[in-house]
Amino acid sequence: MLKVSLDDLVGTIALDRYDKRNALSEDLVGRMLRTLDSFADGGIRVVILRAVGTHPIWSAGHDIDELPIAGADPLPYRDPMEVLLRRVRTYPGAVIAMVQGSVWGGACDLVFNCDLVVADESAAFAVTPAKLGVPYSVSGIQYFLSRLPLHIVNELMMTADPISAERALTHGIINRLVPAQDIESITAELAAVIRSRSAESIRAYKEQARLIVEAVPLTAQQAQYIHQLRLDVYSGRDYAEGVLAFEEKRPPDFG
Ligand code: YZS
Repeated sequence: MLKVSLDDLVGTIALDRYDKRNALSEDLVGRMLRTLDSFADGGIRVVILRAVGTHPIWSAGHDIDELPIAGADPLPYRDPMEVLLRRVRTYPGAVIAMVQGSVWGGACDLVFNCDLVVADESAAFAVTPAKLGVPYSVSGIQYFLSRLPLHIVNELMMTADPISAERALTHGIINRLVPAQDIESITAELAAVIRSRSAESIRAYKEQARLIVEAVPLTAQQAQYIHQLRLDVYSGRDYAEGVLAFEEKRPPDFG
């Protein structure tokens, strides 16, 4: 499911579940979490997150087979994917996503939560809750809004269609758009530069940036309202239909 390697305080985690298009199952995410923990314990300065090989799909996102049935929150606080996103945000070093192929749903959130993104022309990014009838997580929406212009977030969330690598570069989702044959060496060079810089400075910077981005005050009433908005959606017709349609390999009928 994962290939892990280490070289001079740079660690690489490569997704290796292509039969399921690198869908982020609880098992796979659990392995990623344990690897990140061991990297942090070992003082690994830079983590490269990638997929094994060169395929059309980088990751198909949340493992839809493991989404809870209608009526239960599909993205609760303790969902393994949510835990992973928080772990990437709090990892005490840089996390670089190296992306070849399309990135779907929760995997977009994962890539967007990495500190830097290097991609080739085959990369594309689709944020998919509107295809499944999922009420997206508050933290996910907050992070998208903190990184991207509102109209781009609207387009991603409302169409659920992929945006190309070129547009992703324009909107700052990608740091470097590079030729496929150079992506590994350019990612390694970037990792080597960061690895040579002050780990203490980078650790403090990353934590400060996270706290500043997350410092959006909500009143108790607003938090309750958001909870109700999401509850209405995952208890409603669309979420049940969206998951069923995926299992039946047909387009959803949202009326
Ligand atoms: O039929 P088998 O057993 O061979 O399995 C198939 C697919 O069912 C499986 N698979 C997945 N299994 C669980 N979760 C997934 N997300 C997932 N995606 C794929 O992998 C096997 C090969 O799939 P194919 O469809 O035959 O592959 P291909 O023709 O190459 O098409 C690849 C894509 C990725 C385009 C296609 O599989 C697809 O559209 N997958 C769903 C992508 C998606 O909507 N992901 C978002 C999941 N949702 C989330 O992350 C959040 C909950 S949210 O939506 O809120 O952001």
